[in-house]
Amino acid sequence: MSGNSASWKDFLKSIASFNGDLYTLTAPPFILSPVSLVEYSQFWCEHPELFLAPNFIGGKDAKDESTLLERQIAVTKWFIATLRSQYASRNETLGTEKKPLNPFLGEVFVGKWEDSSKEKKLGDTVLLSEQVSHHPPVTAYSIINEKNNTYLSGYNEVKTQIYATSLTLNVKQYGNAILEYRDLNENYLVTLPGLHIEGLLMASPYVELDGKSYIQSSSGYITVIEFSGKGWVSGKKNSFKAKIFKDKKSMDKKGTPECTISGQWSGSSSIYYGDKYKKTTPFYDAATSSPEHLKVKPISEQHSLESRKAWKDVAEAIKEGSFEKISESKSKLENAQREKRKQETDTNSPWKVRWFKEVDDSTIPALGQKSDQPFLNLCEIGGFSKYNVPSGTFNSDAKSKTAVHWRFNDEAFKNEKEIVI
Ligand code: 0T9
Repeated sequence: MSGNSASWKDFLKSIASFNGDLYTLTAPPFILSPVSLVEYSQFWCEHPELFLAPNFIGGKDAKDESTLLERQIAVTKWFIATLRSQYASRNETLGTEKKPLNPFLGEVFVGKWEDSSKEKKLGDTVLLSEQVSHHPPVTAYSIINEKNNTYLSGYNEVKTQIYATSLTLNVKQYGNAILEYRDLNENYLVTLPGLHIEGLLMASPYVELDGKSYIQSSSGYITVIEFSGKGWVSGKKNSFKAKIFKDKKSMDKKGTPECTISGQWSGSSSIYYGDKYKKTTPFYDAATSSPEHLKVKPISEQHSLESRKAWKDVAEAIKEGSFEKISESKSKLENAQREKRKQETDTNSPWKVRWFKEVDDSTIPALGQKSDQPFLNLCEIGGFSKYNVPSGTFNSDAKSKTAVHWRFNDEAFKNEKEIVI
């Protein structure tokens, strides 16, 4: 495919010298995904039964150590299980990582996972995902299960850097996710790992995770997950090692963890307790546990702000691989957006974000005080920075001065009349 490789070369050149917004680069059709980044929030819940599992461990009021540890392990399993969909699904279904469509301001993606079990103890789980900023791109989301009073909300924002010598794209994630089990009175801060894109030179990009993710529970328990790839310790791609500690202090002392889980997040992993590595048992197998995709309304029933409806023509053009059709349909959408922003400026009526609000945490809580905000409380417990720094940064190395985060606005969603879920 010489046509492809020629334009790929030009694309690499523009990547190597890019400054600023990666999403604005024009890429050859074969590397474009017909899916908007606003859809990626769905990957948090393709295993609803794991997402809800902690609700069914011990009684609602159980707070004994073994119950708390079991719930921490369950949350860790859910998180590990999200990774294959989040970071490997494009490779598995499309052959390589692909460049997602850059969502427009106000674009939404909604759907639900229906409880198909016989017992019906899970209930339905709803996804709300909304593009809350276009420059820089920021997606906020909330995943809601009313029956079990379980909520996940967070936002994504990335900063990228290109290593020109190796042509590796280095990606840092900002933002964070908060998981709340309101009936249990328990919540968890999930920090997002760094990643890099390899294989650019060969026109077959793929994601490799690096660095760490933490899961800090309000119970004190903390999981630290370390990611490594092909060239590292185990030598296998998509490797991780997770350690669960009783609290941040025990983690810092580097003592024996409560348990250790290791393996591949795109494959299988195993667990052992304390130092009993001879008693290792299977933990999770991504290969035998297929993802449950959410249900989305047919395009004909969608609102014009809904992602698949808005991008329909562009997505079709990408599937056809027609460069002309892609740029024509994309320009149409982008020009309409530009015109909209201009009108808003002219009439002094800025766009209103639908289901989320920006909250400034810089002055709360007052020094030494406990907060009733899950995020701030969890930052306090785990010693994490509340500022706008790469996800999972500890207090001591915070450099940013702003602490502005996107939070779910329950009220706004309750009053929603236009978008049908
Ligand atoms: C949040 C996830 C994030 C979004 C994507 C870096 C990336 C955009 C952000 C971090 C999700 O929960 C998890 C998965 C994959 C991440 C994307 C992978 C990727 O390549 C893109 C970037 C912007 C590109 O499209 C780079 C250009 C392209 C040629 C590489 C295929």
